[in-house]
Amino acid sequence: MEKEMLYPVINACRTEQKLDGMWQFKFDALGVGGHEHWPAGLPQAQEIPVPASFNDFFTDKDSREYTGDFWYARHFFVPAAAQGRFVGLRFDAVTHRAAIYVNGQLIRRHEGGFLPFVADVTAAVHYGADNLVVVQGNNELSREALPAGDTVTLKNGKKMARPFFDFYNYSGINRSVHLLTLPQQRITDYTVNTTLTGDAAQVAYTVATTVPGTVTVTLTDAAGTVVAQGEGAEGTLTVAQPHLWQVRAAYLYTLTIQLQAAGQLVDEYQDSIGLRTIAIRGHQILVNGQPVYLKGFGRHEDSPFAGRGFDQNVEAKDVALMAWTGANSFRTAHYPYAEEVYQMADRAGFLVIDEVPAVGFKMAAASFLGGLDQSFFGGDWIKPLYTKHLDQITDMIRRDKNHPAVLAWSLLNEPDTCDDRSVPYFKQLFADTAALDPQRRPRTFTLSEDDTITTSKDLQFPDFYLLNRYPGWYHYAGYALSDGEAALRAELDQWASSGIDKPIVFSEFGADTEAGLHKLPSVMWSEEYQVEVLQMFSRVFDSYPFIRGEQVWNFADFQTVEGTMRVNGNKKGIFTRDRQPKAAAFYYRQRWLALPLNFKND
Ligand code: CKX
Repeated sequence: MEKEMLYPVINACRTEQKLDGMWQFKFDALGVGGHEHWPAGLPQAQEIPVPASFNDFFTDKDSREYTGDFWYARHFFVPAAAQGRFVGLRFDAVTHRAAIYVNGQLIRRHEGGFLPFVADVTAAVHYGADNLVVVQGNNELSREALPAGDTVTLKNGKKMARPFFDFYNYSGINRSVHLLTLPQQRITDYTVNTTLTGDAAQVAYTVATTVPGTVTVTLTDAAGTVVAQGEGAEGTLTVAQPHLWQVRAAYLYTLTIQLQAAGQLVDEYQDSIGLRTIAIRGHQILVNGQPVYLKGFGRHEDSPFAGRGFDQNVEAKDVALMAWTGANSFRTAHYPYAEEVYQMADRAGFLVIDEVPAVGFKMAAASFLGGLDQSFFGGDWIKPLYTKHLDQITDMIRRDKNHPAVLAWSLLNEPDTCDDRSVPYFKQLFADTAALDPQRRPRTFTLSEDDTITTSKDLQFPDFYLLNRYPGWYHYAGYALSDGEAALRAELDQWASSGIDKPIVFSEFGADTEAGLHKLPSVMWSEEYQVEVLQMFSRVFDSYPFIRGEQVWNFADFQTVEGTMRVNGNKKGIFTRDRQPKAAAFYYRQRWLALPLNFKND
């Protein structure tokens, strides 16, 4: 578990400098870096951009597909004025594991390719001088790690990633690196939790610090007026007539936390927070006590050139396109996204289902990936995997807990819940994560098509259900689509007759579509067929009152492993990989702009 995950800010007490740019880079297929002293500098390295996945910058296949250890390095300057302060290097994400060396000294290791960590380099850096940071990365997949997969060795000795999941194993320093200088006596974390009573909002807060001191908390509205103040490391701020954070009508306050020691201001931290509540009641998903219907997407962090590297240009475009379609929500399939994504969602008023990279927990998963006929939850990797899984949920919640946009936590994607051996795993997981979120947001996981009301052994655990369903594509495809509709209705009738007392959100459905392929009458892969499949789903969704959301798979086409089922990636995007609309984008714009937020409750 990471202790300090606060997003970097600059103010009178804190500095940060982004170390993004061109870094030195080198593969280490033979694993010689350690004994050849690479931590002290990379010999004959090449340049590569950070943040970005390294893969798509290469023109040869061995490099693009590279699996194993890889190294990054760059120099950075630490000002003399930083002496006596905490100096840290914050890595927003290195995929999937990293060892951090500064000036040749091992500082720390980290596992988990989608969450941040800070290396405390206070004692390792030279002040008022040049320093060298070297990162030893590794992108091997295993059943003991998230996301799950295997690493195999080809006859030519090269390693190859065999993911149990359907997205490309983009690797490297995928998000920004920051040089932080912070006060030794400082704020390390805070939480907020809003309740609404009558005409007021109560914001319960806690602040964690490295030393005991006097904590003051000030809440300022968007006009800069102070609306509430509190003293002490925990307390409640009362805001009369609050501007609530609403779906697609966000309002943010600024929370300023100050820490004083011996009568002196020693640290300050600011963040934008939204005042809102979230609850599930019967079939309803409630935001501020009002039912909401989710419209939107399962997404990926994926774009040309930078792969899974965070690119604010891509994110800004995606936010604009989502708004254009009339969407109000998305799922961070299948891993926590860059922190800037949640900040933009906070500002734009999108609801986010935040997912941990527990994907591929099913050996027969996606047979197109070469499913293996074994039990996933019966495997001897389950114990070490559980530890990492819980660790990453803990860090995801710790990192994202204060974002008003975050609606729910998705703890797994398409695990094998038909296996009795999954039950103890789920029981433990839901028990161990119950108190992690001070806001107690709903927790859930997606159910694949195998996992139904009659087959799944784990339906007692989620607060609401996420269903991934593909009639019209993986079965009942093409001219048999009408049978797909009948089968989907038959399944939903079973859920209905079970007396289901929780909402269902469709978190995946769709059809691969080659942009520009038109056919009348439709055939599979044509834009016309994609629209027909999505229209079929809309008809079904509109027939069942307990369906409270639709997040189509996927927002945009994305890169996957190569294979007979994939023509240069997964093409279920409503937009192409370069973010141009397919016919389905216009279909959703028409549907979603017309659907009221409280659809099925008006
Ligand atoms: N669900 C049969 C997980 C996603 C995939 C999606 C697909 C599958 C479907 C499971 O990560 O991309 O195949 O399009």
